[in-house]
Amino acid sequence: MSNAYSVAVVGGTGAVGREMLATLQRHEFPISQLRIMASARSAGTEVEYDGKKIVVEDLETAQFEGVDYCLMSAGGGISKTHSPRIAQAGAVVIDNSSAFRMDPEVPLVVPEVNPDAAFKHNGIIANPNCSTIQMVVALQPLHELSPMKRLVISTYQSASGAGQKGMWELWNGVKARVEGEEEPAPSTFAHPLAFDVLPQIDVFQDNGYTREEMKMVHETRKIMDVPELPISATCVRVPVMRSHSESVTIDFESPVTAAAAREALSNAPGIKVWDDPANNKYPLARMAEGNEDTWVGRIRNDVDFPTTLHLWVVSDNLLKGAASNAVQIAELLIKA
Ligand code: 3JN
Repeated sequence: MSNAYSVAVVGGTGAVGREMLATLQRHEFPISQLRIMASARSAGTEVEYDGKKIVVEDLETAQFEGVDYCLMSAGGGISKTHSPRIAQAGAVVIDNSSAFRMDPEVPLVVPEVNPDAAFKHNGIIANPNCSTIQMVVALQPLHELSPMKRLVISTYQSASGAGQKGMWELWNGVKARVEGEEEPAPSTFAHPLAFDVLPQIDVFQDNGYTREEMKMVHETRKIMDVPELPISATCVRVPVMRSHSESVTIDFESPVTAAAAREALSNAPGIKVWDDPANNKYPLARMAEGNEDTWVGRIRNDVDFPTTLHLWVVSDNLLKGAASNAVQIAELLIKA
């Protein structure tokens, strides 16, 4: 078995794709050959990796024979079209889109939670939604203290969840307002995001919830193997560039004290507990930005119910919420 791998990054010019490349490099992932694919629009441009320039290939015509791992961040439609042929060519595809997440044949993996699932793949492994990943990292150690009975979540999601165009739309809106100019009409978000909060991420479904909210429901049940768990989410876009924050309320079968939760979270992989309210210490988007940790604070029992706990969970949506979770999955496979 070789100890360096041929790796392809599809969508390598996007917000998540760039972080996938940066994470591979930061982690010193053993790469014998790196290829980058994107749409015809980006094909022919150059991306730098490890001091070398790599010419971006057109995904439509790229052949994948000889590729060991393909990190995909190109959207659901493109993934549906190309992931099966890439897997067929012999690569393991780690796909960041929702295209295959709920397919029973495809593992949906967060290494801190269900690493064993990664090995049951048929060529495609799905990377969960960003809001789901950081939440399940925080839930798993608590679920081991006492089984969860119900979850209620509100998210505060940054503009970068909608990619580079989302960040530009926020930036241009803020700039126009600050400079007293007419605000540009929104195109990525349903309303202007500057100086506002939008209780809508993705499109509404017939049940009154958005697709993002229902992804959190279905994906959490699959990753944590709690198919019946009642979950209700409200996903909100906030005028933050990067990192998603979440208020999470958990009902357990038996009482879980804040002290026990704090200790379990402190010992859990991938988590930084930042919880000292007397000194105004709690996780902020700016702390999470640029690192791979899931930050947890405001750990407290419910005022009335000892079986209920409330938490505040923050993580960089482009890293643990996407790129670094995908690279971690590849690392699980090569370490086996
Ligand atoms: O808006 C966010 O903060 C996260 C958005 C994720 C997203 C956006 C468009 C399409 C996804 C996703 O990862 O679930 C998808 C998709 O793959 O369906």
